[in-house]
Amino acid sequence: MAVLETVVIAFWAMLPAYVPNNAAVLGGGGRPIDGGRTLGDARLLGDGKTWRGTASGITAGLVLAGVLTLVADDVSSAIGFAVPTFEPLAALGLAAGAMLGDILASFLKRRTGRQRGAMFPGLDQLDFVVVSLPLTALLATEWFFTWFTWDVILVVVVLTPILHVTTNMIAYKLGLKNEPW
Ligand code: CTP
Ligand code: K
Ligand code: MG
Repeated sequence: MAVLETVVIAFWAMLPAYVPNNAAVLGGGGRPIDGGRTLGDARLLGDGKTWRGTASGITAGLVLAGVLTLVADDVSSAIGFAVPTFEPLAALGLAAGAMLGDILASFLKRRTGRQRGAMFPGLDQLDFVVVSLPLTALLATEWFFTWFTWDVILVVVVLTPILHVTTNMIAYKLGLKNEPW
């Protein structure tokens, strides 16, 4: 497979996992998931993980997967190779897995003494990949292994941190996010 094809497929297949983080920032606020509960000296998750943000993120990922599925055929004909359509369980695995990864990362941050908003290089950029890919493999196994070949996974692991740093920097400059990571 040509490199450009691999990059396009990786990006397309991951979009329903990429957009939830950004949608959570826009939709976030209100009651925190942990309800203020603590574990030891620190909050269980912190005020940065809210029900509304999580629901916004998952919804945005599912809607985007639907839109991409509607246009996939036209895009595939235009570019000369096939991009993925999303089965419902694949969309759910990617979108919910991304939010779950982000929540687990906050759990780890609080356990390691990091306050809300503190950075955790590596984890911040890949938390949602680490959960969304295995969850999708579990929920939509055939779909997953059709699209996520080893070269696609390699591109995802390299491309995701670059995209994450770029989009968060833009969101910070636009005043949407409190920190540039
Ligand atoms: N957000 C939310 N619910 C989520 C994820 C994010 O409401 N499940 C919103 C919160 O307003 C959060 C912002 O998006 O402050 C930025 O997300 P993130 O960087 O993941 O959270 P942090 O505030 O940095 O908190 P943490 O240190 O726990 O990652
Ligand atoms: K995060
Ligand atoms: Mg943060």
